[in-house]
Amino acid sequence: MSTLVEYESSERYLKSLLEGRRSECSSIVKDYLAEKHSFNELYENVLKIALYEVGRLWEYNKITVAAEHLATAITEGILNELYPYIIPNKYNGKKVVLTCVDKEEHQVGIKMVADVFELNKWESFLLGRGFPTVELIKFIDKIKPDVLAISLSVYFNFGNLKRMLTDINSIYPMLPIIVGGQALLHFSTSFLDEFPTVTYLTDLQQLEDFILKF
Ligand code: B12
Repeated sequence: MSTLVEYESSERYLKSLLEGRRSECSSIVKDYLAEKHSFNELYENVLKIALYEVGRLWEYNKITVAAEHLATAITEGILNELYPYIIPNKYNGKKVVLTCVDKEEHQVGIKMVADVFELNKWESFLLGRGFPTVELIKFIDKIKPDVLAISLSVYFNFGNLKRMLTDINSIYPMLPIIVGGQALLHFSTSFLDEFPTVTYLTDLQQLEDFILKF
């Protein structure tokens, strides 16, 4: 549940984002964290909310494509800026490979997911936007992760997700896979019944619970 502080921070962040003011965005984020909010709270209640609103404004032609691109670039820059505060002193020996579904271009969400793993001392191998599954399989073979995380944002890539799960599952039937992303909100998750090693997680809090129980 978002508090008033979170609502105000998200509004101020959105305003600065739309004006393209990178340093102001950076200050808002640092002030928010200085108020003892967690990274999960920052990501869910400030950055995600602002970017969803950017998407809505873009959908209704209220902002330009340039403004939308700038907003994403600033937010990705801020995630990179925060990385030194996220990286653990020592990893716990567990590894996660993170990627978007093949043909998926939205990578901010999966970057946040990688950070939550790092905050829990897992070593993360973030591949970002999607690419052919055959290349992903080669990478899994090399890294031998404990978990594979996949993100899906646009509904038309849903078929690619199912194909990826089928292909990966046929080679690594025991590999735990987590899937998430806003496109999955539009589908019944009953398709997961045929993939017993796949878990659907809706947000970073569910992810944190998954990691703590793993
Ligand atoms: C930025 C953006 C882009 C950028 C992405 C750049 C980048 N570097 O990522 C670009 C310009 C490439 C882009 C392209 C397109 N986009 Co776009 N985009 C957005 C926008 C504005 C923000 C995305 C974002 O970063 N959100 C913030 C993150 C933090 O949210 P999130 O991804 O949902 O992640 C959270 C959770 O879902 C979860 N999560 C995510 N993945 C995972 C994985 C696991 C394992 C777990 C546990 C959790 C988890 O964790 C995060 C924190 O809670 C959204 C608006 C929106 N609603 O998000 C539209 C949006 C996603 N885009 C949309 C569309 C339509 C497109 C295009 C088709 C436009 C076009 N005609 O070309 C293309 C598709 C390209 C492709 N093949 O993927 C639609 C999708 C509609 C739909 N129902 O599918 C949206 C919703 C905009 C809208 N309102 O219409 N886009």
